[in-house]
Amino acid sequence: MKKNILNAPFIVEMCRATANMYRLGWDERNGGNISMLLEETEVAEYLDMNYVLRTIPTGFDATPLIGRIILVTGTGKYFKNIEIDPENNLGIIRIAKDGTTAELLWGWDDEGRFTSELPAHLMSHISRLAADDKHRVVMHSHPTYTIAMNAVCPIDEKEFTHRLWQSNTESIVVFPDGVGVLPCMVCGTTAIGEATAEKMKSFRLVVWTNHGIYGAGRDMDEVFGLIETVEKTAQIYMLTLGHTQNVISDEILHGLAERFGVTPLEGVLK
Ligand code: 2HA
Ligand code: ZN
Repeated sequence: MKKNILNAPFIVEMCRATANMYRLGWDERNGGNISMLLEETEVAEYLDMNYVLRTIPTGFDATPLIGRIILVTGTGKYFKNIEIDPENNLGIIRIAKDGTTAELLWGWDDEGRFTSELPAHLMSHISRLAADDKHRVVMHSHPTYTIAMNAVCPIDEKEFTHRLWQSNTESIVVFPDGVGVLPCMVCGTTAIGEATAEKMKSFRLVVWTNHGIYGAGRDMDEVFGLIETVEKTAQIYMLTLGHTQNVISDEILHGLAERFGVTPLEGVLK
């Protein structure tokens, strides 16, 4: 007898995260998407792993993820609605042996499909798994102040990282590895997926200019916390822009890094 998947920790976690993000104003309408790698053993408690509801071509090659099981938000679905109807708004897919087909194991019971940003998600998972074998979650969101700050800063990831670190002492501690920045690109494409994944080889955070942010990490809390800290800092930056009297000096930033045992991204501090 399989257990009820609506009580599975990974579904509950996804519902809570997306509801929080919606209420924070980060994910208007169908904005944002999340994907989480699942272990076969944890999913098998709830689903018959041999039963594929349907197959959906992905349109790109994700060979390194063959056989991996992924919980992911659906295209056109609203974060606002996930909590009240997970089975319609989420899906669990497994990457088939050809590397280019998703086998639907659960969800999208209205014939829906995975997020349009699947290339960026899967390619980012590949990059992050190479950097950290405990990596599991990729989160994309449209937090307001992050987008605003990005619009008033040069497209220069070291400069952007420095301004974040200078505005809030938490920032260098939470993301010493910095924030990557991509120029404005057409979203939903394999090209933006490849560009994001390239940044994800060294960053856990990547800003998409005039669009939003990607975060990656070992669990939902880590990734949520990363994006939350960037957004909070961007809010401080925007609220003080043009009036700033005190920014955190490089000397203090070096001191914070030493105190908290983190290594700041090379080339940002003097
Ligand atoms: O699907 O956020 O980037 C909604 C998006 C696309
Ligand atoms: Zn988006």
